[in-house]
Amino acid sequence: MTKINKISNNDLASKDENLKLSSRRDFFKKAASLSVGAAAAASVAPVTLSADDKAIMHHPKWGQSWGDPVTKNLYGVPSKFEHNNTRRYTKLLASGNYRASIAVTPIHESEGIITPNGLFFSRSHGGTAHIDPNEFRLMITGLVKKPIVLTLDQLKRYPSVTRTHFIECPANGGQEWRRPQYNSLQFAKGFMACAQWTGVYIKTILEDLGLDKKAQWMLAEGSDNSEMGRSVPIDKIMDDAMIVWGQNGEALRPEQGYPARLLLPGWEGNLCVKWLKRLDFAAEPWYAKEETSKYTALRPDGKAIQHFYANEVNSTVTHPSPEKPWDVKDLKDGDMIEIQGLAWSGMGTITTVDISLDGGKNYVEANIKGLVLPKCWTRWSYMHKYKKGEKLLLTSRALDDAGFIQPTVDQEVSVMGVESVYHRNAIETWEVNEKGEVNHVQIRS
Ligand SMILES: Nc1nc2c(c(=O)[nH]1)N[C@H]1C(S)=C(S)[C@@H](COP(=O)(O)O)O[C@H]1N2
Ligand SMILES: [Mo]
Repeated sequence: MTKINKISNNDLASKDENLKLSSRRDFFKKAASLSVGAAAAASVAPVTLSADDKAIMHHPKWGQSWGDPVTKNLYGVPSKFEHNNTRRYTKLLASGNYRASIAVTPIHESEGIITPNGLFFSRSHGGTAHIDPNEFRLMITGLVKKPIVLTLDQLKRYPSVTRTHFIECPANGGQEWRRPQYNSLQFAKGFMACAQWTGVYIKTILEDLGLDKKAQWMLAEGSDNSEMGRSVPIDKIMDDAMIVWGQNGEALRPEQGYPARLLLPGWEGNLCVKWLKRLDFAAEPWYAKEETSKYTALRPDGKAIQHFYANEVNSTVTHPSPEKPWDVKDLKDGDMIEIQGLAWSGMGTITTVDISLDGGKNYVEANIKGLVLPKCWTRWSYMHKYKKGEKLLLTSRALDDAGFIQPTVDQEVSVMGVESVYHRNAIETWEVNEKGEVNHVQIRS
């Protein structure tokens, strides 16, 4: 027998203003009270367009007078109508004063595969540090032939590369196992974002400094209040580890570790140490606090998985989603409607995304949209023929070129149990009801 368990917002969500989830419906309500007036806002989602429709038949107000001077916004901001498209924070993983905290990316509003810098999820264990770039120093020490301390300018003198990769906290998706659970895409899967990063491969720096053969591990240490420290195996360092200072065409944001952070493409976010101050090379790992007390996964047999690195193949349906229901008033029998989502793998490149309309009993192949890059968000799409009154159980399932496929919830629980929140990549299901509303459910046998 298949069981469909509802995942619902608990008390926490209803008490906290910030947790009111952004949905298009919410958006139109709020937009109507803005200065442009109810008529223009309501016209965006009409049932049918008629010849006396004011929005198309009248010269709009904004065209009847001068627009703003270019001097108004020297650093551009989104349209005021997009005010609901923000990161959101949660008491989960937060200290009372929100210095140690997380703010999650509104992936239900994401377009394409790049997250704008202002929406990039932000997780810090000791608050956002603000570093004066003139005082930034990076010490590279331990088993290297030429230990060095670099200023930011000196670091940037190494030949740079630009690469597009996601960063995902390993706790992404883990909320299904620990309270609070959220009926939300942003809170269920928004512990991640994807950007175009510019920086230098660490192997390029090591060509210059000379690595001692005994070096098997690298410690990366942050200069922030949490002094985040993680040990990274040398193979990853010599493969694609980077120190990055550029994020989507500008300097890293303070929340992402300005002026420089470690980027380990595809590996768990916690390893990507921000506000970097030291790289130390040694023969053994350090067993720092974040790799012993945290970021290990307790299994049902009482043993914990340590040295857990790559984020496994994963996917999600972004359109529709709990925050992005279907406006079924505007849909007729036989209308085509696009189901869209993201797929990603920390182990390689996405090869296939399958979509199921019946909770995983039957799958068909979705189309991959746009750029397909390794260790990067991949956008997929499926054109669905809508049927009035239909109820769906929408599930996506991704495969990568390392040969992995997402497990079912049952398969995942049999190996991982329900104790650990880390590295959960089971398929996820949205129940779409006849009103077009979307609820997060979990399919168990
Ligand atoms: N120095 C330092 N680096 C850090 C952290 C931190 O608190 N301090 N948080 C880590 C965690 S747990 C994650 S998931 C990622 C989040 O990166 P982001 O804030 O750019 O999204 O940064 C990691 N690097
Ligand atoms: Mo994290």
